[in-house]
Amino acid sequence: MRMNLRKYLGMVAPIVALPIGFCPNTAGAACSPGGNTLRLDADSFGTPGVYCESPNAHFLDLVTCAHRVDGANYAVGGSIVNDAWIRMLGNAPDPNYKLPLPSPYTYHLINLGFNDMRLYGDDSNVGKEVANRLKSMIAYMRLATIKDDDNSIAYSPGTPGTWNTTGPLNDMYGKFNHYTGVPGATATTSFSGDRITVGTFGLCSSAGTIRIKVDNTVKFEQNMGNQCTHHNNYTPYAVELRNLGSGNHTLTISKSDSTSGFIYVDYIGVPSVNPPVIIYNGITKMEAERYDDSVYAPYTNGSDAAVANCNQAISQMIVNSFDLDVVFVDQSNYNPNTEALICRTAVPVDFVHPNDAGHLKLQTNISNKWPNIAPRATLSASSQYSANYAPTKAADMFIGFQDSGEWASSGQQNPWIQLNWSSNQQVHKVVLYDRKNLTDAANGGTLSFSDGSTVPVTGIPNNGTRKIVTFPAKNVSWMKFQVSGGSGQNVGLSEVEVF
Ligand SMILES: [Ca+2]
Ligand SMILES: [Ca+2]
Ligand SMILES: [Ca+2]
Repeated sequence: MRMNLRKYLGMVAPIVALPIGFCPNTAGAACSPGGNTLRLDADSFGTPGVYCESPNAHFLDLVTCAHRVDGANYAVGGSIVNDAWIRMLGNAPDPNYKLPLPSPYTYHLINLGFNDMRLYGDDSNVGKEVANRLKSMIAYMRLATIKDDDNSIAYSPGTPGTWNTTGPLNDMYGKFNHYTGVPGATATTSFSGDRITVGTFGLCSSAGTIRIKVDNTVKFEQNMGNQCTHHNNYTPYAVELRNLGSGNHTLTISKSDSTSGFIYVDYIGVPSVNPPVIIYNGITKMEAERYDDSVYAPYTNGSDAAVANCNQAISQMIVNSFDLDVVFVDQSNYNPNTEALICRTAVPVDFVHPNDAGHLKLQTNISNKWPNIAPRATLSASSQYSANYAPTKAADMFIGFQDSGEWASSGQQNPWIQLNWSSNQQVHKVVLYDRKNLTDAANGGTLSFSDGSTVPVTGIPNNGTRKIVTFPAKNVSWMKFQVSGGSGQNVGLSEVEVF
């Protein structure tokens, strides 16, 4: 029996009975539209005022408001992975959903399939399909640039009929896919830098084997029938290759098997040096008695084990594919059998969906894994202008507001600020935001760490936009930023983020 993917992924639960005012800053500027979080969740049941939902209190708004970032840039209103992907690529009717590259957002929150998998189980290996689609979506969100119909990609042999193109499909990027069923056919291009991403497809029929080489070394080779899932013939599948070394490289994609099966090249992208932070959650359990709810017969395969298996497939796929900037949030500690359904009577027949307790648990779980650890530090500084400009203001997640949420020194051009944690933390990235006014400018300085290492910082924008500093991951209990070359009256920072 075929299932519509939407069945599994489309219906994130009604946001029921969330207490109004849960967001700590509902009236404040930090929860207004236009911030730095892209939210991908499903609003199938999210009509404000319906199903006990507080007006405009969508779940991820609560997450983002709790962290004082904005969640207004939502990108999907139906099935999460499928619709989000189509909209991100700009294939949805409303072009406002298209995600520009590189992504302008610091945080991407993906509220993944919060329901039906619990009922239907891993029917037709849907966990793998979710993982593949999610992997493609995340790979795309991490790109800085992308090539599609580009003269710099050489397709060989050039004989007509060797490489052909398809027209627009919902699941593909840009105007064309190139595909071939000719053994030995190649697509070649050059790129610069440590990483490259190839967008291709898993195929359910007539699949060939794709080989991806960088500088003549095979980095990926697979028959794409292995990545076929039941939803349709084309499953987006992205391959992000890393640790390729700096400098120029040659990328060669070829059909390496001898059959007439096809390989596809959808796009070739270069990942960002500083990709956004992407946070996604696992799928939750449902009430045990709903696993055999006759309303949903014959889809009665769900179980706690099926949910766990699906989450494992998803998390393993992502962990094996990306780096520390992609964060998985486990939701297995939510038990709908024991946690209250506060708004049960107002939820219609489809009350297999989770409830306020599940959403609040999910928010807590996300918060506990929120990758910016600066707000969990104890802050000190060389000086503060006044209590309103205390060093804690540099880790309050209010960013970019003049004379609000800013740490300012008392008459210093080269102050310092230090963050101490109660235990060692793994850190690999620091983001600095200057005070918004154009008089006070930190400009640069030195990050020093408890392990004795230092990292120089230059070029902090005076207007308060972010300066990203990355370095190999290290385990440290404190970090200090000593400004040097600062100018102005009371140099400080609007924010320090530590990942
Ligand atoms: Ca394409
Ligand atoms: Ca701040
Ligand atoms: Ca400034």
